[in-house]
Amino acid sequence: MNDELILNPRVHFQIGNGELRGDNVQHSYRVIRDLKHIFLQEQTREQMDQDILVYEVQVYFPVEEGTEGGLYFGNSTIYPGKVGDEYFITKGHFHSQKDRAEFYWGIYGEGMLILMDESGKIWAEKMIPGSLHYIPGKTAHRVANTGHEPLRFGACWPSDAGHDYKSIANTGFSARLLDVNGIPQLIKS
Ligand code: S6P
Ligand code: ZN
Repeated sequence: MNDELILNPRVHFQIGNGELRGDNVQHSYRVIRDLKHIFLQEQTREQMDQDILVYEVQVYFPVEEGTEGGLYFGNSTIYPGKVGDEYFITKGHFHSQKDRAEFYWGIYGEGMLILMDESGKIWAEKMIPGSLHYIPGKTAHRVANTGHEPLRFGACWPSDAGHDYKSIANTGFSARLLDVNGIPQLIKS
């Protein structure tokens, strides 16, 4: 066998649970402390245990950030919980290169993908294991866990997309996913 031509895989993706392991896989965590002004009820967030883990992200970066024409592949796990009436949720972002799209897909758990276009029009798609979501360019996206178990979803996006968190910090999402008598509802804010 010619060892130089036939290589062993350097990154592994666990088919059942989406777990990523290998070279150039990075793992990051967001606890309550990191999520200042992300939730509607900021005072409630301040009073919570700041070390509670809200979500974690694994990403395989095969190319340097900003590379044109490359792709990134990752997963995010959002833990069950709420800040007041609002479900635990990712910060959410537009892509810095505004027209860059992304795929999300549900792996386990249940939740809601919240999407908002540049005019502030907002809608949500139910996320369940096997659901596939196309996020068009110029569309802010974030995911909430509406269940009692962790929610994991996969993601694939262009390596030159970048993350614009600033526009969201300035104007926020135009609606919030709240627990209204046990039912998730998008409420305009
Ligand atoms: C990247 C992709 C995801 C999110 C992750 C965390 O474009 O959309 O990997 O980064 O779900 O969300 P956020 O909004 O905190 O980056
Ligand atoms: Zn994104």
